[in-house]
Amino acid sequence: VEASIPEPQREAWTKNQFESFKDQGEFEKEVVRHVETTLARSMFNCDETAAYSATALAFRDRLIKDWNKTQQRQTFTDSKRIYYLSLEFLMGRALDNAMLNVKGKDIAKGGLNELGFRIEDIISQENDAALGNGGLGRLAACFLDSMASLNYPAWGYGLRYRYGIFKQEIIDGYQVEVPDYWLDFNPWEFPRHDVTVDIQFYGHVRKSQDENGKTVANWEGGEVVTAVAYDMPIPGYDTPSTNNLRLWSSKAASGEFDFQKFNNGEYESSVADQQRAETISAVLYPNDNLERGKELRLKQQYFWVAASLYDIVRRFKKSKRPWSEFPDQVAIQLNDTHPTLAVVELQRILLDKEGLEWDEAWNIVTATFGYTNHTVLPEALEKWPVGLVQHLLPRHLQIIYDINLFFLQSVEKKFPEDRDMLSRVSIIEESQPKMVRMAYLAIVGSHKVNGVAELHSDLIQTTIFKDFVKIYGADKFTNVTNGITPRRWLHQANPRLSELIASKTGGYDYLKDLTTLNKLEQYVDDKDFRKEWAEIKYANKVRLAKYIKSTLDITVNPAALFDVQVKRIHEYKRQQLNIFGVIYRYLQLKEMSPEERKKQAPRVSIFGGKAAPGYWMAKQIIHLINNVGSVVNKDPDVGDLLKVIYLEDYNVSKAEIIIPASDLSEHISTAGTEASGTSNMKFVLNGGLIIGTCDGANIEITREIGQDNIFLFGTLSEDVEDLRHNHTYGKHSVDSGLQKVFEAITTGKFGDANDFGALVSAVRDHGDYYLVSDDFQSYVDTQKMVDEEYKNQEEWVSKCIRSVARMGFFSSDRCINEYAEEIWNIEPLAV
Ligand code: CJB
Repeated sequence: VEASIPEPQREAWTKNQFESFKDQGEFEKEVVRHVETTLARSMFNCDETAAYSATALAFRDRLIKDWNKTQQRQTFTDSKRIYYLSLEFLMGRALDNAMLNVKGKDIAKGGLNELGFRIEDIISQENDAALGNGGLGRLAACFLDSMASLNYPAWGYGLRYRYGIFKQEIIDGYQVEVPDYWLDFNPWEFPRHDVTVDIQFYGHVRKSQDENGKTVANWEGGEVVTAVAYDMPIPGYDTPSTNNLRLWSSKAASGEFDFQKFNNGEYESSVADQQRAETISAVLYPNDNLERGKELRLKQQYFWVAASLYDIVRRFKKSKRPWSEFPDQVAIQLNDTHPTLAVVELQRILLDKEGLEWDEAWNIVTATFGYTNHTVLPEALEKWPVGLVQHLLPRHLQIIYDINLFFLQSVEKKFPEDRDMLSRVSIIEESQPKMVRMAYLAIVGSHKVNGVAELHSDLIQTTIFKDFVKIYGADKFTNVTNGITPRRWLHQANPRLSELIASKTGGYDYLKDLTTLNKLEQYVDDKDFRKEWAEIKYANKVRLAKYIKSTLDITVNPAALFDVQVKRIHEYKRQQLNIFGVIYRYLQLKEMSPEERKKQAPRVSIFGGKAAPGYWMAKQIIHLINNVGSVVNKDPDVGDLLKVIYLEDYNVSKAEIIIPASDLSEHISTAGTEASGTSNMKFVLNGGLIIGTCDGANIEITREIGQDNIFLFGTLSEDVEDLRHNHTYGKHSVDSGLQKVFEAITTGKFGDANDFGALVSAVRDHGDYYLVSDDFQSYVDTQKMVDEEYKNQEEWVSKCIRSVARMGFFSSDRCINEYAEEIWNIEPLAV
């Protein structure tokens, strides 16, 4: 590295290297320095915001050193890199994570204390980086943590949204969306005004001949927007490896700001051009498991993909290697179909810019890409109207047609008898209007396709991608079961439990090899250990109870069973089943005599999650939950036996408080609909039990922890289709318990019955697509079992400990190692 500095200057550079703080005293000095110089404030007006900023800057200085070194090392060893393309990175807060990863939190705690602050208050000053909707975006964030912690040379590429996912307010029981302006002070990003890429849209294609008589395509005209890179350091845990997350921001291309117009006094229209450019990266689309086909969304996708590929190709070209070695240097993972245009863009670069022949280029493309599918829900599968693609990206549409032509020719050769096959697998759907099927394009353009849990990977191979398995063979398809980072989701979110675990498993090494948790199994029957364990859970519940009191002014009893369902609101996730179950419980309590009531187990039902702003039914569910809460919570007959809580604005930092406080969490999607789920893993890792359906990763969690330690219920995925068919064509009678619930709703017990008519009819009159009625009885029965088992606290705690001991498999480290070996063919870089 040093050799790159010319000899005469080398000494000056090396002897003047910045050294970060090593102890508490030096940390304090750094904080004071940042307050007084960087922030230009005095210690007399250093409030918590300033203390946060200065602390973040002190740690940032430290990270930058490791970050620079990591990037230099990666460049000089010229090793293969993995590029993770994701439209969402749901990072949450960075400071706490950074402090823990560099093992500096104790120093910071002591230092801040001496300066007059509590570290918790300082940490909570930070805005969440909420550049994602839910599971898909949070998975990307966990993956970044694991890739850095395992020393893989990896870059994330995404968009720098000015507005992340909206903030949710609950007003009179309804969701209200408020913009999330998170960038007012963000010490974690580094604008790279020198790293820009001009991105073209619209225009037309002109064919011409080059000097050798070869036809070349020239994409001309249209609009140009500039992408500016913003980098965020991603520190690994207990390693100097610090990777890069590069987010692109859009601005008007410098040539585009029309000085002529400006001079002529047309200020408004020259500013309008600028605003139009900035709109591209302005806002995250707030849909989860739903695609709505908006032109701006397609623009976002191309803008981000083209800038990222330009960057990747530029880096590769510096190595002066032949193109054939591109896949030895570069692996690109497509997080869902959102970045699929990257396949087309790389083919375009190789053909039109670099002059490669089609086959040579296409071999490079397919060897480079891998595609991860995250859902089988039809409404989430991306399709774009051919006309729109033609208009926005005329050259890309030509290439898509060529990709499809060569693909279909190969299919026809292989299956000459099967005429239907061609229309079934065509990348172009021959509908009105014609559509580009992005998942098919992603499959054809990748060498590996994976699902995110075993059941899900089986389902994609036997249903939506069945024909492609026939065409390519089963080897192209694989499973990589999702995982979560134990650093954030145990060590950071639940420090006391982490400490207790470390004390019994030989220190914090378990955070690097989560299977070490199995050492806990020997303490399952240890009374003292169980007591300590239970005390920590109780303390976490007290903390959540205080949070509930401070935000909602509702008192909940921390000794009650905390039953939590927090995730995006979606009919397939079935929050409606949960709230119907709560109503059923309430009706039963109301019918009981006071003596009988005394025997009941007290419960707090906690909900949280956002609904997509345009998802009307999901918003009805939120409204019903809140209305049930306002009736139940003030009913003196019920008292502490039942409380219903809706936590506003569920996000990553709130998850860090909620998850450690749960006794029971709900993962109750209709079987076959939840690809994996990842919060299920977080809850169990924090010593909570789960109630769930045989869906997604619940199945593998059951296999790992044992079926005695989980409350499973409901229809199996293989039976779903038949039941749905029966509902449509046969008889569908609503479960009798559920009928009572509907009666309570429709007679106005929870507010105006008209408000909830659609929720009831979806089940009663419209085919009950999500099988709420079919699963109701077994859900209620299973909840009864939960009540019984919770009464035996010793046994309950044993189950929790045993479960945690067996959760090693669900680390995202395991998951990333599988991707590295099976899909990316990449090795960690020795540090
Ligand atoms: N997922 O969060 C999303 N958004 C989508 O549009 C599609 C899928 C989720 O991805 C998670 C990570 O793989 C899965 O655990 C979850 O089941 C799935 O819904």
